[in-house]
Amino acid sequence: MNAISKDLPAPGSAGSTLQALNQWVVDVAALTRPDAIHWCDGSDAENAALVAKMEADGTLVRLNEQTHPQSWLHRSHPDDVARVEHLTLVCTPEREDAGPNNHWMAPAQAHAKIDALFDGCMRGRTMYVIPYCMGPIDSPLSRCGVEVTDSPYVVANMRIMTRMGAPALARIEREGSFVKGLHSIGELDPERRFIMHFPEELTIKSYGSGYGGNALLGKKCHALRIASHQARSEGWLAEHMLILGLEDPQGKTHYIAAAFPSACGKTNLAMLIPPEGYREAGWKIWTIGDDICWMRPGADGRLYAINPEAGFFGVAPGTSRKSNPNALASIQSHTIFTNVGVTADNQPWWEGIGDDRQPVTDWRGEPYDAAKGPAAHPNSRFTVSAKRCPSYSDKAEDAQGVPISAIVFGGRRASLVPLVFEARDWTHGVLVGAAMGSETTAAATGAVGVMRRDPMAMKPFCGYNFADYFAHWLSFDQPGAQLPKVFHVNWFRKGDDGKFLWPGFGDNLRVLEWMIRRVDGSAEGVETPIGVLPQAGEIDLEGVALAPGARDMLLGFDREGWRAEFEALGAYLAEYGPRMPEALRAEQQRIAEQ
Ligand code: SAT
Ligand code: MN
Repeated sequence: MNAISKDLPAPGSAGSTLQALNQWVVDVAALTRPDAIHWCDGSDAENAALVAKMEADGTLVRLNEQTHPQSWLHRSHPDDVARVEHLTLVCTPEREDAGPNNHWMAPAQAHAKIDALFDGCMRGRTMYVIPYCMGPIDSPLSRCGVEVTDSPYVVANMRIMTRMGAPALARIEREGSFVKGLHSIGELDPERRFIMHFPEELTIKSYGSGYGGNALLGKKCHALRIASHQARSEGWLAEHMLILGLEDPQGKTHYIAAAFPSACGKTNLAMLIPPEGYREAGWKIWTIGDDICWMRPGADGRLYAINPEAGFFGVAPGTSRKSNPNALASIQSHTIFTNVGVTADNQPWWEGIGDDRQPVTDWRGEPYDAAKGPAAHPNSRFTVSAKRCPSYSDKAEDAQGVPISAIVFGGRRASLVPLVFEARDWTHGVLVGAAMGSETTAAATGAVGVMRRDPMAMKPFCGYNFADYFAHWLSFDQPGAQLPKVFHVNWFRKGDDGKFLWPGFGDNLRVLEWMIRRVDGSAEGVETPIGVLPQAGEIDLEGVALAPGARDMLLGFDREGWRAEFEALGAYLAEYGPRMPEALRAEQQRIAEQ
């Protein structure tokens, strides 16, 4: 065990957090048997050495240094390209606590099963110990973790996605608690793969995948599944939401948090460029985060939010100068691309990149042949520091977080659901979130385009029983609370010809503007059983090219269609039995009877 002691930081005094951390690392090493252990300090020199090693063994391929300085391509194993929900488990002592929304295994059985996979798995490899902080290093809302992994690709990505290294270790030492994450790529065999969560032990064990959501444990595993569990007992919320600041021409900024399922445009909305007319008038969007939001009530009763991440792990296909100029500007340098195609002059390429360059090699590294499928995998990604984004807000680093004026829920719904509506009050808003449905995307393995319930976009990420989760949401409605208004949007409504009715992207600002006018009390809206819809003329559609009839479909309310929707929602809530909060069932019934 020489290699272990060689790299250990000061062992810490008996009973200290550092000592507990060291002991855990020693125990993990005894199980996994690495050749060496490396404690990550997060420095540039460390990163350069890791990158050099990965270039040498082919894990990373350097891209065109002129057009994309300090950028690399990683090609994953072709069977390891997305989250694996059927292999993702929440292991609470009681099955009911994980809820029907999670796959479950008893903790003892789960540990035994996955530890058998970890046994000796790091022989011949280096084990990296990554202390990280989710959120600004000095924020009371932030939380720390330590990921142990045998993947240098994970280290390089965690360095971008989290505040990683020495400052995080110092905070862990002060704070006394941290989430333990053990990860190995194992054999990258889908038959030997599990992503397990032990919320009560603040522990994650992930084996057999190197893909983002399965392997960058600070992200979905910690910042959503474990954090949602912690948040419930500590009185805050860990949500699958972007956070943006919408600055009006008077210079006032409202902060909006919005939940959409994976690969439904969170990154695009978070980095939106206002459409013509709005831009000139002085409207601006500031990006705080594109995927995860932690929020808690402040002293004034408002909800304050931070983005626990430090980078973006965005979907590449469809990202263009037209769809998301801020994202494109962000990824011109210092970016890791995963599973994209490349051009003859070694630039990254994906479908919908929006220029005339052509790919010569596909994401598997084979000569590109359109007949064999896309050049970039549909779930190919870029990893880049948030600081590279031109619209990144100063407030993203604010330890206190930003006050949230509006919460938005949205899914991919081809029919029925209008462009926007507002919930009547908080309880109704929670029901609107609970009722969310969306068509599945390539972000998880399995069929794409199938409608499924995805409450608050948390179906794959809530670390406990959804019935308890909704009760937790309802509990924020306290005397003195100044809760955000809650809205629902649908950018994905289709006409009878199967084409999208709404142009989306920059034009979504028109909808956000209506929301903040509702918050400020300057838009009236019209009451319907599903909530408040915009009155004719309240959303500025000047210059938006809409198909004939689109306006009515986008802003209308179809009573019969909603009746069926509410009946189905009632059946869904009933699946959770008596644990489902009565207030939510009563709200569903009240609306269903209207
Ligand atoms: O792979 S991630 O889970 O991080 C991205 C996503 O699916 O939202
Ligand atoms: Mn996500």
